[in-house]
Amino acid sequence: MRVLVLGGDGYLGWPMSLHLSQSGHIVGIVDNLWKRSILAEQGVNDLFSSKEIDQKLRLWKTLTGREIQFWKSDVCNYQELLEILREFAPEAIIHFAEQPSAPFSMKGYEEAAFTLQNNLLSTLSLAHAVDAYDRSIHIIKLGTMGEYGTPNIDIEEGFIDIQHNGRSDRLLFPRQGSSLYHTTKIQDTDLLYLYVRTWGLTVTDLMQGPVYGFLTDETETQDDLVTMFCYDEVFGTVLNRFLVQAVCNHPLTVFGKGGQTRGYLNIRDTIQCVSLALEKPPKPGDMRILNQFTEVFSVKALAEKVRSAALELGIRAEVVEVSNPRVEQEEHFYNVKNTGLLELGLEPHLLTSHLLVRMLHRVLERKKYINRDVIHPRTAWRGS
Ligand code: USQ
Repeated sequence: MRVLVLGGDGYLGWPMSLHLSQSGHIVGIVDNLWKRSILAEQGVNDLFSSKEIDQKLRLWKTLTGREIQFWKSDVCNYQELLEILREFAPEAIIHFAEQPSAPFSMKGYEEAAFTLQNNLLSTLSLAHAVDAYDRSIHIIKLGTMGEYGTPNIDIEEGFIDIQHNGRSDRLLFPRQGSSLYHTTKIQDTDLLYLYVRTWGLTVTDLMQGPVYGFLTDETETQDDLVTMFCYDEVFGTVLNRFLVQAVCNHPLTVFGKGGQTRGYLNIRDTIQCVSLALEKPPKPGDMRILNQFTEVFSVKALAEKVRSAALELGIRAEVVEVSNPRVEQEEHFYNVKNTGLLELGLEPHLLTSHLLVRMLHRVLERKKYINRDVIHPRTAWRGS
């Protein structure tokens, strides 16, 4: 298949692109390299590689003989995106090109406005470009489990059957984001759903939980191909942060009581889930929503797992409850459906102590590159 990956230089987009290329698909990447520049601005270095995307793509070609075409372009630029679609002629497009950090979106007006503009305009531009070029292209967009929030009822997969005053309907599951970032993800789901209903676009929206890890089949043996791995307070997801914290003798920062419960997944399973969505598309003109995670943990339980795994490497990690910079429920009900991807064939890679030890070991090898100054949480939801 000809697959265009928007945001193909990022944490998930890069290993996804390599995997698709390795599987024999013809892959194109569009990325404006924003993530690289914002990380550099904040003093966050890439833990594994300092190579630019052009160098990484050349290395990939040398190692595998496979070519990935790259356009440095902002997906929000509708005309440029349309030109790229005409040139590349994709059959499917995977949309990772969003500002992915909840803390970033809560820093201040500039960051909030950037997040809103980037995440909504990129999705709008994509929907319009697909409509103008070829409505049959399958759009796969990364959504987030955080769109649902933490309601006191079971969370369904995208839609809920409602009975109200003697009538019934099937509607999008109620959503309530706990950050501006999560709210933009609700809005981009709404945007795509609008164009599914009005223009008949074909969309898979993957409601993903926090992802952890950095080892994938295509990158595991080559540090220079390992994905951009963040552990800072803005872009690092919680388990990746705990791994680095343990290695550099920083206390593991559990926010508040640590009862915050989420559905997590290994980066290998992100790749597997997106591949399954690609290979098994929905019916033309459908909006398919799948909940993308494999295991549910509280933050406290994750920290304890990392603490025990670190002990196996002789590292004594300390778990501390720091004052929660976010506004979120710290103890809550959480019962979420995730059967859709399992039915498509997902075979989860679970969070075993063996895997934790392997990841800690790899991070330990890069210990001297860790910048401890960017770890402690500073971005508060209520302002500083
Ligand atoms: N947390 C800690 N300590 C830390 C960092 C985080 O206790 O040092 C807690 C947070 O308060 C939160 C939980 O861990 O309750 C998850 O935080 P996170 O930073 O790993 O995840 P989040 O900000 O929700 O966002 C991440 C990705 C985002 C994705 C989302 C899925 O950055 O792109 O959409 O996970 S979900 O959380 O299900 O919405």
